[in-house]
Amino acid sequence: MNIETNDKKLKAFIFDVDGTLSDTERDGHRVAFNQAFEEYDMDWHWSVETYGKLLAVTGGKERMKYYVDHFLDKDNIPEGIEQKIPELHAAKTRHYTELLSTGAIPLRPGVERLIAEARQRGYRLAIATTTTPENVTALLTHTLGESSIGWFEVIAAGDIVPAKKPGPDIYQYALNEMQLSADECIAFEDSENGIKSSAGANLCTIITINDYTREHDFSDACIVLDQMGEPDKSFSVIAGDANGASCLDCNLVEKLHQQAINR
Ligand code: XBP
Ligand code: MG
Repeated sequence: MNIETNDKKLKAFIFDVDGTLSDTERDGHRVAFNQAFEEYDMDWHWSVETYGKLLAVTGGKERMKYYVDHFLDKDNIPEGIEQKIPELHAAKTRHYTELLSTGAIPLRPGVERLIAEARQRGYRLAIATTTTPENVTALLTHTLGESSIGWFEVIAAGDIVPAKKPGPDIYQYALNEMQLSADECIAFEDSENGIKSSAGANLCTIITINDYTREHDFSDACIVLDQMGEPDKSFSVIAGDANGASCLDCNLVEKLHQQAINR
């Protein structure tokens, strides 16, 4: 019997940003939204719990609209709020990038190590995220240094595609820009909306969960980890087979990719 195998080589790593590269949501984006609401003398305040519910929707402008539609009583909806959302969101982005510039939000364990190893081995790098482009460049600048922006061949972010995650569009955009097929790439995500997007673009996906996403459905993932880990700080495997590894390095990424494309 002739069993055909796909021996397409892995060529590129595509990273989500929020929740994957860094734990930005609870102590970053949420705080910046609240600062913008205060700046505009609004009585909105998003608690950690409420924000968890609002994460059902990706995109900051879309999240505010969702809050208005699903969390406010009709009589409490400020007049002209829909027109005001872009301005409010610009203020939120300003507060968020200011917060990042203080170095308050570090990268998650193993992220810097994996990116460095991937670069050393000649892998191409890209970003596919829902967040605003300025937020990505601020995070990279204040964690890996300004030159790191150039390490990523494509930074696909924000409104560059009309349909945000869970739509596959942002990953398809990145693949198209790199002129690569899905089976030549691997995606790194942290959330259900994220993996719906990456799997929708036919990418095999490595998940590192966080507090907001641990209960999400990751049945399409090639592995689910609590973090990427470091050589002296092992990850925990939540689902899948780490092939005996204790941290996510390029050898493990390559194995997971080969297994996934031959499944
Ligand atoms: C990220 C998001 C974004 C950020 C806020 O999702 O949902 O909305 O929370 O960013 P993902 P903006 O990690 O799946 O890409 O306010 O800049 O939109
Ligand atoms: Mg994410």
